[in-house]
Amino acid sequence: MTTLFIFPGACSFAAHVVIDELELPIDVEAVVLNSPDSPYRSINPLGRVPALRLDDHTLLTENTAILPYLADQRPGTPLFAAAGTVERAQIQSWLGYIATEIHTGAFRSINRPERFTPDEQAFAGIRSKGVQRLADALKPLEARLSSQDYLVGNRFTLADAYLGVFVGWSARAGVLLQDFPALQAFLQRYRARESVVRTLAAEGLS
Ligand SMILES: N[C@@H](CCC(=O)N[C@@H](CS)C(=O)NCC(=O)O)C(=O)O
Repeated sequence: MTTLFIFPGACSFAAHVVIDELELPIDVEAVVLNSPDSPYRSINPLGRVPALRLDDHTLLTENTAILPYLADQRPGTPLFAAAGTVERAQIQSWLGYIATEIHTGAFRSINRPERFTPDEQAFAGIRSKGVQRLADALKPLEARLSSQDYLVGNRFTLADAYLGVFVGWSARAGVLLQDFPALQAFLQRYRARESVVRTLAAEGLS
């Protein structure tokens, strides 16, 4: 059986939504994070989610690989696009942007300042720089969603499934979504989507 390892509300939420959207026969298992003793470390030594363990026990990590892999289990799904098309490259481009500029580039400083310095006095400054970087990194997404409901092709794709996680986090990180009306509207659409409602419930978040 293929298993997706998640933590409720973490970036693994996107893969969980995609599994729901595509009705894929994949087990979803919540794990303990941030503990060097977590048994999950024997599955993924980095201790990070998401991770997808395939039937043959191959372990796939990284959202930018897992999300396309899941979509490719249902060839022709509107969540992705055919190999060789510009749309597919655009969806992958947004996945890369969100993973690097938003998640690692901004949220890593906000959520994990200890990974940048051992000096606890410096944490507040690192966090506040992260919030600033986040606000900058959200601008191209806001611009894109000002003229269309979804990031690519005017339909919900992997890029939107992934973006929704971080727009939700942004509100919590103190980035005022009033300054990003298109992202605010996007978040409302995201949270109203049936797969998202079901996934929130499945992760114990509603
Ligand atoms: N680049 C990875 C990042 C994964 C990641 O950092 N996941 C977080 C949850 S959102 C995590 O597992 N954090 C625990 C840790 O870093 O120890 C991806 O996109 O899949």
